[in-house]
Amino acid sequence: MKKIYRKSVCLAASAMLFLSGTTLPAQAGLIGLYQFDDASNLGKDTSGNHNDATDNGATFTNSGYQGGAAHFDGSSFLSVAIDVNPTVLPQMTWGAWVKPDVLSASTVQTVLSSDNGGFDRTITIDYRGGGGASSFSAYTSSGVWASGVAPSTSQWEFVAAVYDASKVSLTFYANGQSFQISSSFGPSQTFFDIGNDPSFGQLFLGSIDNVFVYDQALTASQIATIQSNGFPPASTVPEPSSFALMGLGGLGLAIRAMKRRRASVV
Ligand SMILES: [Ca+2]
Repeated sequence: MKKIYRKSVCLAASAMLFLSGTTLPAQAGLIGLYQFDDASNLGKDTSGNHNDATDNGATFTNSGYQGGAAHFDGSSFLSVAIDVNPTVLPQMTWGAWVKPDVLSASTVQTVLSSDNGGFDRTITIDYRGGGGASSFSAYTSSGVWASGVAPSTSQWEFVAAVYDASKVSLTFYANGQSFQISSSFGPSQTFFDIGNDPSFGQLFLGSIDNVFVYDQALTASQIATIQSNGFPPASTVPEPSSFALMGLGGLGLAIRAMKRRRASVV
């Protein structure tokens, strides 16, 4: 009887750990998520990894793609202490929904950038690269590559870049289209900025929402799922740490129950 009870307690504890363990990998790839839904903490990382962004003047707007968004006035930006160097993250994915306030034939508006001057991992709205004025673009380590897909000032557009150092490639997604680009990146900054190129400024003017960073090269279908679903409100996304605590809490309760049971049997 004692044996059976102990076994069931162990099974329950294992199940709790198993559940927390199976939840973690699904979130583990997401190393930063900026949903900009909390006006009092604009740079909050809702991925559960506590990689909060430092806000340098960006403001909250409640007209986001989902909930709120960060608004940039052409001199403000957010900075994130995630090292996206290819040596640290050979496989990486990042992206966002963007809605510029203005489009200009002769300016660069940086969406995401770790550039230290070598055309490092960066997404821009750019007039360079042969895509015509104001094209969703990416840096390739040797220059600017333009998708030719034009952003909109009246609706949110989805943009993402998937980097895979082992394939010497970059897959670029802009508003439902995808492009394969050859690229091999050298060292960059050990952080990245939202709405700013750390080396050249080229600041963003408009709104950005749901900035996401994964430490893996997402597939086309995973990108399509993100584009279709966005991200649920932060309050409904359990943090990986919460799940781990739930598992540990459950284990603690199980051990206490086992001890209590043992005491009553003796
Ligand atoms: Ca949002």
